[in-house]
Amino acid sequence: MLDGCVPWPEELAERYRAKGYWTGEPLDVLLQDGVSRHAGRTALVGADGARWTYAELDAWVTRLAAGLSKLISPRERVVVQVPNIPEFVALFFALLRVGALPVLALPAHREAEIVPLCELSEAVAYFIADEHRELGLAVRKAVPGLRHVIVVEDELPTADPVVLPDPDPADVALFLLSGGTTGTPKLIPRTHNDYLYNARASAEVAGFDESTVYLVALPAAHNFALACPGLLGAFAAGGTVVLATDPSPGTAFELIERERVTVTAVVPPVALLWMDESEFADEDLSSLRLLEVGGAKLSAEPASRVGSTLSCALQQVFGMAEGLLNFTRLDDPEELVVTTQGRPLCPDDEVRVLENGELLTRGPYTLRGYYRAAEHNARSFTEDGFYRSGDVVRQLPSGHLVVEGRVKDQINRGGEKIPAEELENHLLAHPAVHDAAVVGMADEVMGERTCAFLVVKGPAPTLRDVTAFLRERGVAAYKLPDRIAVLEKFPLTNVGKVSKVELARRLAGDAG
Ligand code: OOB
Repeated sequence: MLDGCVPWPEELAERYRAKGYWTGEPLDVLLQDGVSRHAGRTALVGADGARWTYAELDAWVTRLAAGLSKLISPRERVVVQVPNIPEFVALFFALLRVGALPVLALPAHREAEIVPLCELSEAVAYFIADEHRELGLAVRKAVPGLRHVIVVEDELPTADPVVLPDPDPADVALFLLSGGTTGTPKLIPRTHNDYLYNARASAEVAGFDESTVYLVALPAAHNFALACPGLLGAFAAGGTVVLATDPSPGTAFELIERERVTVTAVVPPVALLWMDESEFADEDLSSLRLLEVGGAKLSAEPASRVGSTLSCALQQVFGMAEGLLNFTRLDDPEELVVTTQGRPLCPDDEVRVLENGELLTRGPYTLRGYYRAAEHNARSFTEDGFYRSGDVVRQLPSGHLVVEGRVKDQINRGGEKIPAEELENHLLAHPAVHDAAVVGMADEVMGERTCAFLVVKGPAPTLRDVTAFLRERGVAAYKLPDRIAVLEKFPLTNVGKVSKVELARRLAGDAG
């Protein structure tokens, strides 16, 4: 395995192979199988209506891989920050064929996220879209190791097909970003074996088949939309992938009608908005059979209204880029679909719930360690290799999990994850800030919003000052605080640490 990654112990690897979870194929087999089984079916549709059959997509990927193989060698890392455009899909598969390892950044990320990612991964290339040209220049300047910054709409190299070496299926295929809790980004190595299982098994529990038309409404680079089952699951089933530039009802409803979309995945605030808007929408949404909701907790009340407002089934998904996925099943009783976040995907997902409710897990598609993070790994994993998710759950006798909270220092703002320590470090760099503590505040739509408690030196900055400062530092917009609250001093715990529990209590008091 790539240096800096932690392999599964041989005894478990043997079990995962024996049970057929790990098939020893490269992840790219999803596209290759698509070509051999349904070459003429539509694989991909862009938001503007451009279309590719499986054969056409494969031809594009083949020429692109040939071109890229002249620039990038197997196992070199490349940062990919491309929105939901057809180039994302072609580039993703082409990189797999080259054996280069994509590090999937989100379109919302800025210098403050991208530069550390490039450094940690020792990226040799950075792929961006036209909209990120300026960011591309800034990153190139800050990261001397980058050999190429490539704008995918007009600079993707192609060449006549060449024979490329097969990757080792036990090795890393790509890196996902962790939501994170610390001041520095964490990379999640996903192997060919584990991610292929992830996509195929997810496609099965979501009932994907050749008639599936999957709308990519969330960023394609996010695990949920990529492989849970996401676009890779749709390809695995021989279905069609439709790309939406954003999940707004205006964009998504039109695509659902135009392409007769059957399934999509969204975060709870988007589900709420769709339910509200569907009442007034002129578009025909009747093709939609399944709405998958995850990334943050969907409350039982809105969950119970999905069927009546959108005339489709609901599937709750509680997943993490680190691995473990939980799905409510299509034949689960209504009660479980509405009130739980699903049960583990794989019979060999091992779930351990500690006394305080903390969820620990290991299994055939859950990482054994973050990339190049030995010290952090010692805290994030047990001796016997269980990942400490930081989520607090209750498990029902049926195996279904109810997410009740978390013990990790992270804010979940409508599915977007904000590592508290990272934001605190940025705040501490402000000349008027003496100390900072970031806490989530309950919000009906977003689940949580972000409050930055500050102890200041001199005159207190306003929220506008603070957000302008953070933008200037290149912090992604979704990480900006929604509110600041200035205190004389922070409440402390018995051991003298800032008491975020007490800070959260004060916010709850404020709310009424
Ligand atoms: C998904 O992945 P990440 O890596 O962005 O975030 C993982 C974390 C989980 O540890 C949990 O704290 C939270 O997001 N979460 C949920 C949830 N789904 C994720 N909390 C409550 N209810 C849910 N349904 O968010 C992700 C990855 C794959 C599929 C779906 C979501």
